[in-house]
Amino acid sequence: MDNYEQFRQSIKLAAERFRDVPKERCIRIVSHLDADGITAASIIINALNRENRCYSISIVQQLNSKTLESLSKEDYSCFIFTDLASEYVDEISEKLSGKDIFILDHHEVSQEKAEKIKGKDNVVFVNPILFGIDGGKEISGAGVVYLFSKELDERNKEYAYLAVMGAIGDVQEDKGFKKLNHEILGDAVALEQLEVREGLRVFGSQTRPLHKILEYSNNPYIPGVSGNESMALQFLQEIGINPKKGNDWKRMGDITDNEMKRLVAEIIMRRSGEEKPEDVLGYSYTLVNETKGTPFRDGKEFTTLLNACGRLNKASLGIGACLGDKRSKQRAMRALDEYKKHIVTSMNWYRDNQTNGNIIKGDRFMIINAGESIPSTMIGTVASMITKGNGIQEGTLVMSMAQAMDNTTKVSLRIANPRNNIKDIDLREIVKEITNKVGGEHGGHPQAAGAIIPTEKEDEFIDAAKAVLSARCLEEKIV
Ligand SMILES: [Mn+2]
Repeated sequence: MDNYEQFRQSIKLAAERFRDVPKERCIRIVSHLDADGITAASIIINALNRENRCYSISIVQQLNSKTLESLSKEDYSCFIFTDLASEYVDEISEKLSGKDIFILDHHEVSQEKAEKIKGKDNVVFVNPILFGIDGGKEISGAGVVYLFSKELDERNKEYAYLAVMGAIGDVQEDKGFKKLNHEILGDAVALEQLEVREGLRVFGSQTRPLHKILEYSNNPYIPGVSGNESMALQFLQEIGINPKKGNDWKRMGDITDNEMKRLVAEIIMRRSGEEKPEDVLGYSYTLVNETKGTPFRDGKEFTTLLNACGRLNKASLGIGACLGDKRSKQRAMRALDEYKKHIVTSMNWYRDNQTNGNIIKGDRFMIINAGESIPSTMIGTVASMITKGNGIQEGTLVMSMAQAMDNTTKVSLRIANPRNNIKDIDLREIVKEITNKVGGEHGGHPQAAGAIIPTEKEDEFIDAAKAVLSARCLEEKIV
């Protein structure tokens, strides 16, 4: 049996175990608050609805010993953790002993932790990483939940598109999907839920006018067009694409395949002075059953909306939207607007705090300490935007910190446009190294990692981070 078959086998066994859970038992679902966690929760809700099961659900930013403690005091005898909990598998097994636990996740976990629960029959642990499958790129949390749900009932295939959204939300799409994600996409396409179109790698296919998309396109950068609305309009006219359709602006979906080809070719020409002029191609994923011109119809826009809901502590709106609830969808769109405003305020804070000590700049690393100025649920997103922005040297490690309300500080670590030779850098290991010195709990993926530390330890943490990050940058330079 190869590792994929073994992984599938583990899902099969998990589904069998789940069937043994008596139907009258109410199930406790705990999921992660990002787009992947929200779609994972939505898939399992749909699957449990089909089985006429009763459940209650919580969405959390991260598990910790405290949340586990309070979960253990609850009355439930069956728990399903989706898109989180791998890091806590041994602690969960202990704290929730005597209960049926299902962990459906794709986050990193050490073999040593997985070993610890071998032989403990209260935990059913499904994670592709245990079989050497890349949980960062090949399958999302929602993907794992999808495969489990499909094993429970073949008809749950109808939620394949949600699993694809989970993968997009976790940035697993990179000019297409790999392996398991690719198969799940195949399910969604076969059921005509998703349509895949090759074209420009840009954001806003459904909700932004075409010329606005070009204006806002920073990556890929279009010389003479990016950042300039009138030049974007002129560019379209010059290449024979009328930016208007009647009285309205044209959107991405309005242009023909031939126009798309021309647009791509002309943008590549414009980029002839750039390092990789042809690096503009990508796919768009259209949720064909959703209304045109809404963020629900485009994969990237939909997952941004789900993230927005989660980050504003309104995950239930995101779940409602995934379940097709009209009112939730309306409110989720308003949450998206609110989220965009927060992003603008946060980026302004970043711009205005370059020299006052809140941002520490090292050689190829940067530490951003936002305190209470950026919501702790958004600091990871803001850090990602900073790493993607202009004016940051590729390979720079960006560590950002923001305070939560419970006297903890949320830390996130990202890397700016990694070059190929440092693509293999494991951010999670770096965070672990720092928390090992100072304390706190770490988690995440090799490509995007984080930690939660007591706020009183911030200074100590920053000192340790400086040492670890500069040592790491030195090593990378030697390579
Ligand atoms: Mn995930």
